[in-house]
Amino acid sequence: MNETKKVRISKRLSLHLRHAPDQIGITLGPGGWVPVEELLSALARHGLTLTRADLDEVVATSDKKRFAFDDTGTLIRANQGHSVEVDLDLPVTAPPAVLYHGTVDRFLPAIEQDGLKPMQRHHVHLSPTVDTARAVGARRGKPVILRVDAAAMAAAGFEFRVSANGVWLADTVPPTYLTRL
Ligand code: HQG
Repeated sequence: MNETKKVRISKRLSLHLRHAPDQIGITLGPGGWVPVEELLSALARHGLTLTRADLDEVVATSDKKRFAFDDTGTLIRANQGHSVEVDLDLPVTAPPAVLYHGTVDRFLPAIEQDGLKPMQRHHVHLSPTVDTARAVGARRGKPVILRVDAAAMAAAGFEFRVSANGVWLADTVPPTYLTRL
C-alpha cells in the first residue's frame, strides 16, 4: 500500500475511533473498543472499502502506533486522542521526573494563566522527549517547548497515565509546574 493511501486510511480511523463514531453508525464500546468486522463494514457503507489485511498493515506501520487490536484481534481502538467520552482503563502510573509539552507562542498567555488544559481532548498530552514535544508543537507553527515538573506533580498527588503508544496523559498541569525551555 502506498504512503498516501495509508495516511488517508489512518485519518479516517482517527476520525471515527476518536471523534465521530456516529458519523458511520458505530458506537465505541467499553475502553473505546469496536469490533473489527463492524468497523470494516461501516467504513465500506461510507465509501472506504478495505480488507482486514489493509487494516492490519495500517495498524502495524502507523508511525505513532495510533491504533491497537485487543488480544483476540477481533476488536480495535485508538490508543489515545479521543474527544468522545471513553474510559481507556489505563492504570495510574508513576511518570518520569520530567515530561515535555510542545505548543506555540500564541497559546502561552492563556497557558501561563490557566496551565495546560485538555481543550477538545480528554487529557493533556505530554511527551517523554523534547524531540517528540517539538514535533507536536510544530503541527501549529514554530514550536515552543514547556518542561513539566512531573516529579513534583506526582508528589502533590496528580495522576498520570501512559497510553499504549507512549503518550503521557494528565488531567491538567497547573502553571507552577511549567517552565519554558
Ligand atoms: C494548547 C497529536 C490555551 C496546547 C500530537 C495545544 C499529540 C492551551 C492545544 C496529540 C491551553 C491543544 C495531542 C490553555 C493547552 N489555553 N491553549 N490553557 N492548554 N493548550 O491537539 O498536545 O497525530 O488537543 O498547547 O502528536 O497539541 O492526533 O493537543 O497546542 O500527541 O495522534 O491547546 O495529537 O497526535 O491541542 O496534541 P491538541 P496537542 P495525533
